[in-house]
Amino acid sequence: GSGPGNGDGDDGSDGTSADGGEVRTDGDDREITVDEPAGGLTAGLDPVLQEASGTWIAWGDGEADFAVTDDDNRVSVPPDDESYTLRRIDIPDEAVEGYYYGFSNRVLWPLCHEFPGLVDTRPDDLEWYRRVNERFADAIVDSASAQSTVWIQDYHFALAPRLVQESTPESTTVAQFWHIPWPDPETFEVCPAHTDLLEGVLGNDLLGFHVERYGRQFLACVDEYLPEASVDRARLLVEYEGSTTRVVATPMGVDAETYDRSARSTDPTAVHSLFDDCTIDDDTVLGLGVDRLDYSKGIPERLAGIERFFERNPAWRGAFTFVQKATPSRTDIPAYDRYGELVREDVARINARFATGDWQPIVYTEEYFSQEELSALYRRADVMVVSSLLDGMNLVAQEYVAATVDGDGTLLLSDRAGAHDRLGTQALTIDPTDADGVAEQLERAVSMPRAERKRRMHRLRTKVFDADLERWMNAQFDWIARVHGDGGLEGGR
Ligand code: GDG
Repeated sequence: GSGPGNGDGDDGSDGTSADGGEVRTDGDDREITVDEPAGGLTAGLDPVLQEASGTWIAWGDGEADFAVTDDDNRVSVPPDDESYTLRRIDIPDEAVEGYYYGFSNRVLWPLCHEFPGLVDTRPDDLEWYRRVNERFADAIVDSASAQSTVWIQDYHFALAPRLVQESTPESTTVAQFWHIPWPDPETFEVCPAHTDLLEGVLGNDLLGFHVERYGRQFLACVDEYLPEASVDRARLLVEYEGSTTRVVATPMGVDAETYDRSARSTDPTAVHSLFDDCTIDDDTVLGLGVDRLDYSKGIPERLAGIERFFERNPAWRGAFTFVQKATPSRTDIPAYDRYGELVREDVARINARFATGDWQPIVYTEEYFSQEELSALYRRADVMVVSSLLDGMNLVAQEYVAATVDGDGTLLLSDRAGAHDRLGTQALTIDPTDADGVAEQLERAVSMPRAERKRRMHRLRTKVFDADLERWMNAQFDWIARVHGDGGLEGGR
């Protein structure tokens, strides 16, 4: 498999350092300290790779001082056991700018989240995207054998699957999981080289999305822009140039046990000290938002709902505080920079409007929290608000539920997040663009009888623990085995 491994907090692989594990380099005295991310996709992949003894191909840091053990940046993981190989592809800064900050996040990200107005096409970005996809495809082909399973993560690699398929035997299985939505045909047409992208993705034997809706939009795009392809909408299959791509919906879960365990190990009221200057005490009813600072997350819309809540309920001043934890992300892209400013301005305005002597309605922080701190905050929060304008899945909603170990808390969830498909019946549904509606659901949350809160949370917890990260992985590999036809990973390398 391969993944961006960019460690900037994107894409569910949160890049956090839980404890710095050590990886010994082969034939070399130098030691590389690696971060072991807790709870995210990266942590979930580690045991799978250990079992499969495969190769994990990831984005290197492009720094010359990265200890190169051979000309391919290969290291064994874990150090004492050498279960699998981590192979890092160095991408020079210029390529990162064009490939990652360019085509991936100035074109594909806004398109897939239905923000065509934010698409920013620069002359060389597509070419860098092609070149980095080629570079990864070469490394994959080089590491794969006839029976290998190749599992590619996300929208940063739309072209690689076809390249891999073309250069490996038919018995090699190529699968990809697309972590974000797929747009409708009209939006997708805005994308430069959109037919190349479709052809690239159709190099997969298996293509996974969080929810079927995205898969159906993908099929609609294939139908519209690749007339030679034959699309079976009932069975979610595409035949193109002699090969078949099966589209599946496998919603991703979180490592619920880990969030549960770390939440239990914390004293939830200790989180008050994270916000020293603010009056949050044991009696404060606490609302919470945790997001990357990304325009798809609907943060200003959420703040508008909170503003409306205080307009309608002045008695809650001093008694309800909303903590917004925003993680800066992709700040080199102007649309992100502007978004951050807009959010900070909204917070300042609402605080100026409603603050009393020693209390402010919104406590805003851009600090990065450890997974333990985050779990404690989730546990302490009475109301969690997820107000995405579009979101492939949204892991934060599920992490909140997993960390709500006291069984008491309410989730407000946008009906535009993939997570709503499964959690929508027990969460309080919001349309993020309707500030009055958000305010009404906040009112409902803070005045809900305890028994109802607990009943809803109990059902949410059952769902999140049942459909956790491990189950998602298993679902992927079951499907891979089905399209592979010979037992999938058993084929080994
Ligand atoms: C993409 C899709 C899909 C955030 N701040 C801190 C921190 N985080 C962690 C959260 C969570 C992750 O970042 C964010 O995941 P989301 O799923 O909410 O959103 P995206 O980053 O947009 O992820 C999304 C996901 O891929 C997986 O397929 O669900 O729809 O957009 O895990 O906990 N973690 C720590 N400190 C922080 O300050 N430790």
